[in-house]
Amino acid sequence: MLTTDFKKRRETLNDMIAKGIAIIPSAELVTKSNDTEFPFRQNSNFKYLTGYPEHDAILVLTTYPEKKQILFVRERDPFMEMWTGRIIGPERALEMTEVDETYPINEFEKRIGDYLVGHESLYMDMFDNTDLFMNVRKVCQGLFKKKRTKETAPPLNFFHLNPFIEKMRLIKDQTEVQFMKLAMEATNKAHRAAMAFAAPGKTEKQVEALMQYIFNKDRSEGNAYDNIVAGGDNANILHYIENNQELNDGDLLLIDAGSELNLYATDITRTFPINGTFTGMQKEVYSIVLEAQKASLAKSKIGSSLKTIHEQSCRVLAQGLIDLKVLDQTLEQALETQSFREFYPHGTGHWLGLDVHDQNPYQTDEFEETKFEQGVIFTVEPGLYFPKSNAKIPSELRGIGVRIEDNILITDKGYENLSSMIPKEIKDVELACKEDYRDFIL
Ligand SMILES: [Mn+2]
Repeated sequence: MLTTDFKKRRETLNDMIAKGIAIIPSAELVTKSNDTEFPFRQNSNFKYLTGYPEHDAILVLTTYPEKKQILFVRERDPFMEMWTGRIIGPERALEMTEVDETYPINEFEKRIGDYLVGHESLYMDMFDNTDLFMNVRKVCQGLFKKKRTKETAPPLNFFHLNPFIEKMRLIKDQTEVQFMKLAMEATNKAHRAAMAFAAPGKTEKQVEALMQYIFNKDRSEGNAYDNIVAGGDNANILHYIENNQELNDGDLLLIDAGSELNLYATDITRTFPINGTFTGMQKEVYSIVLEAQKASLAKSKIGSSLKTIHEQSCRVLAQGLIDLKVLDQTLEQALETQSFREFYPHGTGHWLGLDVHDQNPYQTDEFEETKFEQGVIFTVEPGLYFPKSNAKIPSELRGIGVRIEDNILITDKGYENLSSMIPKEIKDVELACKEDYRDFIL
């Protein structure tokens, strides 16, 4: 059993907001259309601090007159539970989360004034959840208009809370790493199954459905983001999620898909030949991207940064574009003018965790690049994209799009590639294409 010490996390945050009160709401249900809603997705910061899975919940951390953790949650309601599912309720929420007090969510407005007074500062998300902030501000305003004492005055300093939590989330603890490793097992199987299954005449949608099935059946809880299953030229649309075309003989298939477990994301891209064998030109492009990725991985260690690994990939990709006669420049010119960006328009890595683009700081408080520390997790995903419509490039290249993406944990010894078991070398990918996909769905 993997258990997370949510109480400890709240205590850590509570220590950071000296003389302050923090208010952290859950996510809310979002309307899909008319009276139907999107599947509920918990707010990652709220999840990180409570583990509580429901909407209509608010966490309050006080420091005056004492440090206290209070959670407001939905009340149990047999009628509602019959229609829309079980509700945990304040009583069980107290046991589950180990906060100091729980109350029904409809008591929030009545009680929040009592918690606010005596605090110098209010810490909330200042940019989202505007309604809640406006309500709390109104309560503060009411308290401010009254005759005040030190004990009855509301906070007058308002701070943006998110960076404090996101700094904590940057360094993953052992439990978080384990969740991501478990999610990676399903991601590995799904990518292998896709390599084995894909063939001319099959469709992108079929491949997506197969992977989705494995994500759902294999302990993981589904996909961490909209899967990209892009055959041939579709790979050159970076966020292609229609996944509704037929797969063609001689094309590559680019798949960017990862499962999630307990809301922890994996984010993996592989590109492989639909008929199982790379053409000469596909091999050349693939080898450049793979070399770029390896150059970035070589710099993945404590003290390095996402900027550094990006520069490593850019250098190899730019040289590759020169070798492919796409760019008619020296390497220094290509890097100077950034001409390679036409064929590599995205970054090489992003933080990964509870969010697929994890909300961790990319800069320090001093506006410097965040340096890698033990426990950070990020992606390394160089690519090259040659749209069919680009008449300026050699014709053999047109319609080829390649990206290779792994998930990397920084350790005391260097790095651990969490996705190293998913085939990536050309010979391993071609072998994986020859497997029987049914071996992965049992
Ligand atoms: Mn990614």
